[in-house]
Amino acid sequence: NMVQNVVGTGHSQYNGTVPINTTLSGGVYKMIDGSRGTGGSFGAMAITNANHGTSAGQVYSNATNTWGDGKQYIAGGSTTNANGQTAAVNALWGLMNTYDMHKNVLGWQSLDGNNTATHIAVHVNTAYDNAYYSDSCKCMFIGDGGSYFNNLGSIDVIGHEMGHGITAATSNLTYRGESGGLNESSSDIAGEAVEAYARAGGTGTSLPVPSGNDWMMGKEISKNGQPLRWMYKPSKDGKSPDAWKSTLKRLDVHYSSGPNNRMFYFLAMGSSATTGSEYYSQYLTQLPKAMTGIGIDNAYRIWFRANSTKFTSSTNYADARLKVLAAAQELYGANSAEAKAVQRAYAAINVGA
Ligand code: ASN
Ligand code: ZN
Repeated sequence: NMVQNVVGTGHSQYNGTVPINTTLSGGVYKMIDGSRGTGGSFGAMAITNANHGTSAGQVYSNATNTWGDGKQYIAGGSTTNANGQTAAVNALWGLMNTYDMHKNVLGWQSLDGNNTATHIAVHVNTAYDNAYYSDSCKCMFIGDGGSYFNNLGSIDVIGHEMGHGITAATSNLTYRGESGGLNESSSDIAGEAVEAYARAGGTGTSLPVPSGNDWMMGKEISKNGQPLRWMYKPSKDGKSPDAWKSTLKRLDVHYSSGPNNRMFYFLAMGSSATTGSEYYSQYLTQLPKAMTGIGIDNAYRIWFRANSTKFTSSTNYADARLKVLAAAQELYGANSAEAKAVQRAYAAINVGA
């Protein structure tokens, strides 16, 4: 019963044919990635079948090392993809890329930085239009989609959910009020960073600049063309504000995340003389009116350092600005272009000093 680490072929729903790491033991292949993570529930990173329930269920296994058919799962008796493997391929490929980005770019292993294994359960609930991270199992659950979405396992959504695990293990931003909005935003930011990394081939020690990002969460999974969130212009959902305001803390965390998402978009991609002009004129008028983006690589290094080493559970937008600025100054210098860009990006969402 020797266990070998092998590489299988996955037919994913959103990214074509992808290599996935599996194990082989006694003639049975399993969706356990023996090279990523240790300990946890399955000894390494794994994908399980919740089979329409809400607990993890069994690790996916197969007689061959070719998995899925690339098609949307239809619960109960579809002739294609009846075993639901495509959802598992989506999840494993997303998790491999999320793990690799954090390890190779930031030197951060798995959720806690100590390489403790996590896992994803797919087919949670029935026709479930959501995905979530649970800190009690330190694992993720991905729905098949219902009215609004197809399988929720796009790369940015997987990155988002794993981002919750990293936040839970570090700043532990409380999931309500402004800190909750920042918690959500940190996950959206992680999702976009993983998307950039994966689209550039999923190797290397930096994020690609230009990033090639869509700056939308869950565009690929949408049935009606509406993504989960528009990071570059959060108000396109009709609910999220584009800038900080005193009542932000009363909103659902998926809306109070909006201004910080927009801040990060400006930081990475830049902004014009008119974007946010109503705010930057009030704050930091010595800053340039148009801002060149510093690229997603520098931007994510700054954000990750702030969230994982400086934020506390009660960090709000004003505190985040101070700490993101401090992270930029430590990484790039007190008067660096990166530090200026942080001030300018926060000024453009009405957070300044
Ligand atoms: N998909 C959601 C999220 O990760 C689930 C939730 O509302 N917590 O934010
Ligand atoms: Zn979230």
